[in-house]
Amino acid sequence: MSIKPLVILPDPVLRLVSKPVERVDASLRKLADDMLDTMYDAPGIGLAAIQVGEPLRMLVIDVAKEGEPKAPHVFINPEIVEQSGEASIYEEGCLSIPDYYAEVERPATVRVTYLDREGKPQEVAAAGLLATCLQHEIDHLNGVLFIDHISKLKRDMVVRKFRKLAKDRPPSRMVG
Ligand code: GNR
Ligand code: NI
Repeated sequence: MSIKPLVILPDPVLRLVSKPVERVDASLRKLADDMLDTMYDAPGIGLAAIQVGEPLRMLVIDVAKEGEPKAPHVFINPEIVEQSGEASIYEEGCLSIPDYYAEVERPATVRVTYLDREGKPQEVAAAGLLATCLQHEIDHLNGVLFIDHISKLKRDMVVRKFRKLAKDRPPSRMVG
């Protein structure tokens, strides 16, 4: 079990487009387990590999409610193959943008294909919070953040605030 440091806005790593996973092996499963540990510790309901600095197309989700048994899920190379015309609005947050929340409108339901932690192809039809969370995480794989779905005015305010915070904070990852 290991908890990894989270990549925080405005780290440019969050804007990378993650690469498809080529082999589902023991080291990838170890990364998935570390991501789940990191997500539960935060706590959060989802986490993309890029949020722990790994530009790979893998994400973990657990949308079980408090008091329900844990329901960890690993999605490798996920793809949205169908989405509803109907939209729904959720208040979203992001572990890479701590303590900021905003309403985001997204398709209400999605169908997603992916590989599970054994490398076996799977498909899920998601609605509600799972649909929102899957779309939020798949956005991360493409370098997209939930603040990209809000007004430019609000986004600029958030980015400016986090730029200032980053200046007062020692970098968790040394560059160069
Ligand atoms: O923990 C999280 N909660 C959340 C709430 C509403 C919509 C999306 C999310 S995902 C977020 C964790 C995170 O940053 N995943 O990338
Ligand atoms: Ni996020």
